[in-house]
Amino acid sequence: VLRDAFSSRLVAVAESTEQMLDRLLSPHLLPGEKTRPPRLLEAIRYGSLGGGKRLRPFLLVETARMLGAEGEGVLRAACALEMIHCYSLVHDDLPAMDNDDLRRGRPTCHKAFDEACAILAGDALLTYAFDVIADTPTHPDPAVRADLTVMLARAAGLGGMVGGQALDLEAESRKEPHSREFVMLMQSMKTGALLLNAVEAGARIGGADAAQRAALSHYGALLGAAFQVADDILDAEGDTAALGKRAGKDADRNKATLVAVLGIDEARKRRDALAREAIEALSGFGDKASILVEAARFTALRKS
Ligand code: GRG
Repeated sequence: VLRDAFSSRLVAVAESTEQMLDRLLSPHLLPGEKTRPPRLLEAIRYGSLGGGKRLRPFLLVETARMLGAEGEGVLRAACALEMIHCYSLVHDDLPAMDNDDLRRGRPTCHKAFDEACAILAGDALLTYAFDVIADTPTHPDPAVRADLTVMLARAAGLGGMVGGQALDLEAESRKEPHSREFVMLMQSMKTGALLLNAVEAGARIGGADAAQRAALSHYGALLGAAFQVADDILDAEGDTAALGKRAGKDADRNKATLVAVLGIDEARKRRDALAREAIEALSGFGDKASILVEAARFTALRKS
């Protein structure tokens, strides 16, 4: 029953996220009067609509909902965060970074359009995310909007996702094995920061008190770590399935992953322990946290 409730919420939030993103990116509803280059707008829509699990919006919406906050403003905040995530994927797929041809089961943005267009589409998603989160309809209280904006900037920037990506790229060119501490720090920035932001933004919008905020931040950090170990495991399993060797373009990379550091069995144990600890962090919320509890299980055990 719990899993059914979770699955239907996951589908419902993904649908409302899609609708809100579509609306926010509709030519006639975009703010300002200037002409939008149609091909760029098409690339932006291609990079953000029609795919993805929408896990970050889900965590934001469900955290806020647990605390009694719902509505369009919450969805706008969720979409701003998802725009940052989508921009990171568009840029990560570029030849200068991961050089991928496929994303979410279709050609990457630079393959479907061109490189310059994909760079600009990412740039525009990044800046538009801040327009959306800081603008009045997101929350009636300007202090909350200011907090959400600063929190998102910090999660996405130098000390968060972008910084983590830089550490990851640097690490790959090193010859020596990576330490566990380094991999954990890099991952907490590269992917953990946005997942933690989802929960913390939901907590801010929902008006969590100090104790609730601390518990939810603990949950968000553990869930972010579980997400990334799960990703490392899925990657390693995918590589093994590809004829027992690492996939072509990854063959000579010194990947900074927890599977590389711990081995696959230990990594699986760590993933499961992180999910358990994330769930324990919610104990103070009782039954109200059942969807977030399932979200931690889903994050750790997902197949894609
Ligand atoms: C380019 C600034 C910049 C940052 C890139 C997050 C990131 C940093 C790159 C993504 C590379 C990658 C595949 C990382 C592994 C974890 C991850 C973010 C997977 C994709 O997230 P999901 O599974 O994707 O939530 P969907 O498609 O469901 O949204």
